[in-house]
Amino acid sequence: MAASQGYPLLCLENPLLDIQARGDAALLEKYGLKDNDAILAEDQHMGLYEELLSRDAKLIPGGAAQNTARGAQYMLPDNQVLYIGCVGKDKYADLLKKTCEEAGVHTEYRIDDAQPTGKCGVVITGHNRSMCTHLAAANEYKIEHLKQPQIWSLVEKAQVYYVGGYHLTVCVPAILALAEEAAAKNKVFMLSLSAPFIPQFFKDQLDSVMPYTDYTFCNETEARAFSASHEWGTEDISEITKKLAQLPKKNTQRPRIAIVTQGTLPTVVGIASANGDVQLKEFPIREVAKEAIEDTTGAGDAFAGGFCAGILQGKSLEDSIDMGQWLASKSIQELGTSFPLPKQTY
Ligand code: 26A
Repeated sequence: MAASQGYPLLCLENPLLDIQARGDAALLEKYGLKDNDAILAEDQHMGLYEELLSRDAKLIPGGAAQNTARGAQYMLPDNQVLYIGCVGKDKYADLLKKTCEEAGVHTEYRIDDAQPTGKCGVVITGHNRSMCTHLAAANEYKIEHLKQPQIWSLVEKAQVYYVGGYHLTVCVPAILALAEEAAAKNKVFMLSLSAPFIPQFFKDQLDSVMPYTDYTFCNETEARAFSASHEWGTEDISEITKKLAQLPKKNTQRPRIAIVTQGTLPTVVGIASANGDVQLKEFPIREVAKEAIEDTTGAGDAFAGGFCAGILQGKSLEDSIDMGQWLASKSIQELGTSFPLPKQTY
């Protein structure tokens, strides 16, 4: 076991089980869901999970950053990735742990006695997916868990931190503890914006973490939601990418790099320099034939995983982006955020 040396990449977020089935406009309407979105479940959504199960739903290990952790490990030598989050005491938790173990990802879950493992209802209509998450145990992550000596020593041994923005609804103190550790020791801190509702409804939490981010990931709708909630008055992706890169930064030894994916359109990257200028670059995606696409859920998580693997191995920004594009192209040819087995090499 590599525990004594620790794990160079540490990912933190919400471990979830995805309950995924095909739906239609009527099902979306019944639960007030948009065809392509990610939201937190409210009382009126609680029937969705049973309804999906009655439609022959697939149970797929998910949770955005847990997908990223498995993705990064897929492209790395053994024992490089640690994932932290909170689960319940149930068979779904066992399934999540087993999936991580099979992927070579080490887990340090906080186990909540009262709440069940969180779940994400995924309604597939065509190439769209609507996600509705009941966090349950995932909402019970506590900073005290992270600060336990045996866990904190793993935190100190990590070199790169990747936090899913969805965790901003759960435990900001834990995110900030990782962020401070990274900034104090000039290690790398990465954050994904995760969904439009994060910049929209968790703006203050997000703004408290943004100054620590060395790499900020989002897609085009999240970028526009960030722009709107910060009253930037623009929907232009290049301009928003530039402004994201220019936001104030805690660790001035590293420039901020903002990475905006846009589905099949090129990925836009903004690289800030010390004098405030931003260099913008575009990177084409790796195209997958329409017939070969199985499920695009988690394409962004896979992209981030491949990218993290590149950065961890000291690859250039360009190469790391291409590793992300490669892993995303593999993931969308599988169900859920999964990767081809036997392993394919980049
Ligand atoms: C707090 N919320 C809403 C969430 C999520 C989430 N992961 C963490 N927190 N809502 C959806 N997901 C995950 O996103 C993946 C696809 O990108 C789903 O579990 C799915 O695996």
